Amino acid sequence: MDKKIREILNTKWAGCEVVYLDETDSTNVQARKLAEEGAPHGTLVVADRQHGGKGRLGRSWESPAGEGIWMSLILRPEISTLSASMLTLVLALAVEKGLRVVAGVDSQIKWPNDLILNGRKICGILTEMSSSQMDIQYVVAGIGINVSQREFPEELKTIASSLYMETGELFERERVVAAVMEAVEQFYDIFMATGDMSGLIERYNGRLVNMNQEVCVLAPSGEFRGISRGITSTGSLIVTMEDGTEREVISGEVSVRGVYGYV
Ligand code: BT5
Repeated sequence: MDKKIREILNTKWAGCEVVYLDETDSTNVQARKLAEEGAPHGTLVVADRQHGGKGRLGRSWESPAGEGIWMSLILRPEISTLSASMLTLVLALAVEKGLRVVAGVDSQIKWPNDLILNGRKICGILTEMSSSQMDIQYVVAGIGINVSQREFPEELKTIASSLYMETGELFERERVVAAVMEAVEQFYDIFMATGDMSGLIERYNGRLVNMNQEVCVLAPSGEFRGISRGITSTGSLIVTMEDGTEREVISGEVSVRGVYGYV
């Protein structure tokens, strides 16, 4: 990754400091270390390659050299720990906008943390928090965007894709990072004004990939099916069950799948 992100960034705080790493285990791990040492709100850690890229729930994230954006943003929001999971949704909106601005694509969001282009995952988000009692010390928002891969390992072939594979074009990663950071500021401000998703619900639901479709919710307590109806102001997903009752699914230990496949 070229060190010109700072030069093209047009933001007040997002990316105020950019730490570049050629290779690291995980930018989330490195960002946590920096946050513990007092790195300010808006510090961005970017790596060219991760050898221990992390997904949610102990899963791994494929992060080959030079082919994607592997970055983590340190946030220090003054909100309750209960609201922190909504930041994942705010970040998803920011990536969606950044990709539209730079690559001209209409990606969609798979609640809570995936971006989908033509039915395949092109971005995943992993938000981790450090807190004491009800106060957030910091949040590390990890974002992985597949940019120029031409193929994926066998086990990811049917679910993953890159901007290049979907558009046939190669995009400069620095431009994508800058556009995403600009959108982060825009949506973060809207989020912080109310401390919840109320100012962003319409936008989010308008981009939800499985809105009004049947989904399968995989929760630690078991699996169930229903129709996805969009998010609430607290970021939960509303699912209508067969008997007409509604369930609010809280993000965290939950994955949502299409009934016939990943989306
Ligand atoms: C995620 O988890 O989607 C969160 C991914 C976050 C990655 C970023 S990169 C920068 C920062 N540093 C890190 O260490 N992590 C963050 P989850 O919803 O659990 O999805 C993980 C699953 O996605 C895996 O089990 C695979 O099936 C699939 N997967 C792995 N690598 C992928 C890739 N490059 N593109 C698309 N899908 C992938």
